Amino acid sequence: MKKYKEVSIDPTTQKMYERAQELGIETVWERLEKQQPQCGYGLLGICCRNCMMGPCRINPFGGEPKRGVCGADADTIVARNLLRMIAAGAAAHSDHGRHVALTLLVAAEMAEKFKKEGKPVLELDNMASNTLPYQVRDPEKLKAVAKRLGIETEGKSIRELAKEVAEVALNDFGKQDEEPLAFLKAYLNPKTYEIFEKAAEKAGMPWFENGILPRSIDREIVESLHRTHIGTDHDPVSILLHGLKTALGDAWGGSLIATELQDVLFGTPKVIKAEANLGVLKEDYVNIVVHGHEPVLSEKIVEAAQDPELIELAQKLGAKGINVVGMCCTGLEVLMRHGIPIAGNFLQQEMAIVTGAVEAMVVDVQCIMPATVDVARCFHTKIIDTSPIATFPGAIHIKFDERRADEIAKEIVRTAVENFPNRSKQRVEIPKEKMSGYVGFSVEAILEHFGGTLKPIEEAIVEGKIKGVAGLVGCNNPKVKQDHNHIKIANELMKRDVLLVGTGCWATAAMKYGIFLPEYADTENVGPGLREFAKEWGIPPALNMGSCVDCTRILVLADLVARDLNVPISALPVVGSAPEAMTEKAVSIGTYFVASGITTHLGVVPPVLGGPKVVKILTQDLYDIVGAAFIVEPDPYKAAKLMYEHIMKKRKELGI
Ligand code: SF4
Ligand code: MSK
Repeated sequence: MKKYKEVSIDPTTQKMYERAQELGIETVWERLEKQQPQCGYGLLGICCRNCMMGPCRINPFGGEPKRGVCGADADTIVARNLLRMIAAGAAAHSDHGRHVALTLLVAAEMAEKFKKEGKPVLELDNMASNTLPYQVRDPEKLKAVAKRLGIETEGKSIRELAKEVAEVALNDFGKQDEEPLAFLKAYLNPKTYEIFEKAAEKAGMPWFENGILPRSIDREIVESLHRTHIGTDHDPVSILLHGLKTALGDAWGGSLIATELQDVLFGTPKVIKAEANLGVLKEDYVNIVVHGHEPVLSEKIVEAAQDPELIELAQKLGAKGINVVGMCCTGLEVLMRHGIPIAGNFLQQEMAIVTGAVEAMVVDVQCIMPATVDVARCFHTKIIDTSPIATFPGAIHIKFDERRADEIAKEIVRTAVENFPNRSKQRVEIPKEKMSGYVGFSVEAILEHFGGTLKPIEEAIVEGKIKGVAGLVGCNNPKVKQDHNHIKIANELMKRDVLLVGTGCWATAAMKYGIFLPEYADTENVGPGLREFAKEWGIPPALNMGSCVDCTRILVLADLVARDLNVPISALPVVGSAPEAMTEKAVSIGTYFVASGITTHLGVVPPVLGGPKVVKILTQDLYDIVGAAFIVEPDPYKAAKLMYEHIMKKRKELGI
C-alpha cells in the first residue's frame, strides 16, 4: 500500500485516500500496484493482437523474434498500435460532437413540428421556447458559426439556421467526397491549410490525396481500422500520416463541432468566478456529482436541481437543498458556463464517493472508472449511468433521451434526493479544502476582455513581456503523483514569462492550487513580464479554456494570432503539454496539436519506444513535415526547460 503523500499533492485526495485505506476500500492506486510489473512489451508498444495468428511480440533486445507471424516488424506494430489509439481518441471526441449536432438538429426539428401544430411561432422561430427540450442560448454564436461556414444568414430564423448548421456539421461526419471538412475549411487559416495539403508529399507519399486534410470525420477513423488490419498498411510513415489526418478530423471536425455547437445550445462561456476541489461538497445538502463529458445531460441536471418541487422534497427529507457539483470534463462544461463548482479531476472520482456525502454520481461517457460502482457499494451512493453507449454493471440505469430531457433529468435528481435519508451521517467526512478561481475564458470572452482584438497579447509577445503561450491539457494518471507534474510544469513556464491557457484535468488541477486567481501573478511562480501583463489586464497568469473538446478553443485562438501575423500556426512561439496524459483522447489531442503546428510535450511515455523509426518520426521528422513534433519527458523541470527552449527558438525564427 502506498503512503498518502505518494499518491497526490492534493490534500483532499491525501485525506480521502487515507480514509479509503482505513475502511479497506481498494482504489486506483492499489489496482495499479497489483498490475506491477506491467507488461514490458505493452509498455514499448511491440505486441500485436490484430489477427488470430497472434498475439505476436517482438524481442526488444534485438534478438528473435524480430517479426510477427505475418512478418510485421517492431515499427509496423508500434505505428499500427498508435494509430488505433489515435482513432479511438478521435472517435470518442467526435461521437460526442455528433451527439451535440444531433441534439441541435432534433431541437430545430421539434420547433418546426410544434410550429405546424400551432404553438407560439416567434418563440419557436427563435428557438427560445420552453416547450423545447433544448433552446439556442447563444443566437449570436449560431450566426457567427453559420457565417464562417458560408451559410447565408439574412432573412433566416434562428430555427432555420440551427437546422442548416447542424446539417453541415453532420455532413462532415459521413460525407464520401474527397473535399476537406467544411468546418476545417471554415476555421483554418490558409497558411496552415497549405501545410496540411503538402504534408504527405513532403513525407515522400504524394499519393495521399489532399495530404493530411481530413475528408470526413468518420471515414478517417474507419480507414485507421482498415489500414491497421492484418496485411494492409505496413509503412510507419504512411500509418502515422494517416494518424495525423485522423487526429485533424478530431481537432477541426468532431471536437470543434462539439465546442461550437455546445456554445450555441448552452451559451458561450463568459468570465465567472467559481470554486474547485472536494470541499465544494456540502454536508447538509443532497450532493449530486455530474461526471463524464457531455453537457447535453449535465446542463439538464443543473436545471432540474433548481426545480422548486425537488428542492422542497429535499428539505422535507432533512436536507437544506440540492448541491450539484462536477467531476472531470462534464464538470468543466457546467463550471465554464454556470460557475457550478468542480469537485475534482480524474483521480478524485473515487475520493468523492469516499466522503460518504454523495447521494448520486450521474455519469455519461468517458473517463468514468467502473470501480466507482464498487466504491459506491461501501456507502449509500448511487451510480446512475445515463448514456445508451455506457452501461456500468451494478449501477442504476436511467438512460437519457434528448426528446424527454427535462423529464429524465428530474427523475435522476429525484432518485438522488430520495437517497438522502440513506446517508449515514457518522460516516460523512468532507475535506475542507477548496479554492476559487476565474474560469470561462472562451475565445469570445478573451477577445471581449482585450477590447475585441488579440493585439495586446501579440504586442506583449513581440515586446518580450510574454515569451510565448503554452496550452496545458489532459488527464491525471496514477503513474504520476496526482497534479504534481501539472503544477510544476505550469509554475516553471510561468516563471519564464509564458502565458498559460489550458483545459481538462490540467485546468481543474490549476484551479485547485489558486493559479486561476489574478493574485497568483504576485507569487514567485510568475515571472516579472507575465506578472506585469496579467496585472495590466486584470487576468490570472493562466486561463481556463474548458473541457477536453475545448482544446479546439486553444487551436482557434492560435489560428487567430497566426492570421494576424500572416504565418502558419507552426511559426508561433506556442507549445502544448499533457503532463499527466492517460487517455487515448489525450493521444489524439497531442497528435492534432502537433499536426496543427504546435510542438507538444507528453509527460507520460506513450507505448512507442519499441519502434525506433516511429520514435524518430514523432520526435524529429515531423518538424520537416508539419513544423512541429513531440517532446517526451517525464521530468517536469526538464520538460518545462525543453518547452521554453522551443518557444525561444520560434521567437528567434520570427525575428523577435
Ligand atoms: Fe501477429 Fe501480424 Fe497478426 Fe499482428 S497482424 S497478430 S503481428 S500475425
Ligand atoms: S476528463 S480525457 S482524464 S483530461 Fe476529459 Fe480528464 Fe483526460 Fe478524461
